[in-house]
Amino acid sequence: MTDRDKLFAEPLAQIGDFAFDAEVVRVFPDMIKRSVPGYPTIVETTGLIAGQYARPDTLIYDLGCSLGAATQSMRRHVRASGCRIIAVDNSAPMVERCGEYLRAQDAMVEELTPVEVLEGDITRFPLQPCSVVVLNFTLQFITPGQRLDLLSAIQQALVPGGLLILSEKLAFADPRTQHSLETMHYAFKRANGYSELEIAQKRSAIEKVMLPDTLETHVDRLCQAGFSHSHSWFQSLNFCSMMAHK
Ligand code: GEK
Repeated sequence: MTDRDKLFAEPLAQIGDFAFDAEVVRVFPDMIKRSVPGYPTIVETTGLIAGQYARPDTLIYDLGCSLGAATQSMRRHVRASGCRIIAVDNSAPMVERCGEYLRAQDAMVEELTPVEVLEGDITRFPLQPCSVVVLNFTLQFITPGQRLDLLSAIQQALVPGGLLILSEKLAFADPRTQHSLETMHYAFKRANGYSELEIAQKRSAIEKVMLPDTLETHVDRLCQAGFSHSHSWFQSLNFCSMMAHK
């Protein structure tokens, strides 16, 4: 059990930019489950997809791993021999707690895919040959001007037949679609126990650091980065997951 997210429950005199600090780490599993529609399905299916695409003796990257939910799922599904997972995040408290969770998983289950958790900035992280890369709700936190370079570096590191699994909150070009799905997302949050105040304060905190793109922008950018084909495999309200093939 982790703590319940009450970070924005009381009125705040000043709302600073959202950061993945120790306070957020403490409540993160509860926060992401109550905020991202479809998150448990995306995490579980990411493991399944990785199991299908992982090639023997290659690396698998989980970039912006937070507490390693996608990594844990991949460890349950990947059976290719000689695979190793590298989980990377630039938040020191996330990396520390992620390591604890993965050690707990090791203590409970035998013969899981080996994993290493590293603190690092994924925009400057040298990637080795890999068969699967996961960006699970991470690209949206990368400065828009750096997104293409990151995707190009991933495309180049992937071995033939390799796959990027990219999950993101979406924006929509049509204002009616934007309004309709955003309204439903707030309804989802209210149904999960967040108050109007919590929803409004979290929105102010995150709007400058998390910048969603449209699905069309993602598909165009993945094409520019050199991926041969990309498509979505899941959407719940304004949250989506895509597969991009080398
Ligand atoms: C999950 N994937 O539960 N370099 C490394 N990490 C970064 C960077 C960067 N430049 N920028 C942001 N992060 C996870 C959820 S959360 C999504 C991912 C969310 C990290 C940041 O520290 C945070 O841990 C993560 O990306 C985004 O499957 O909270 O909505």
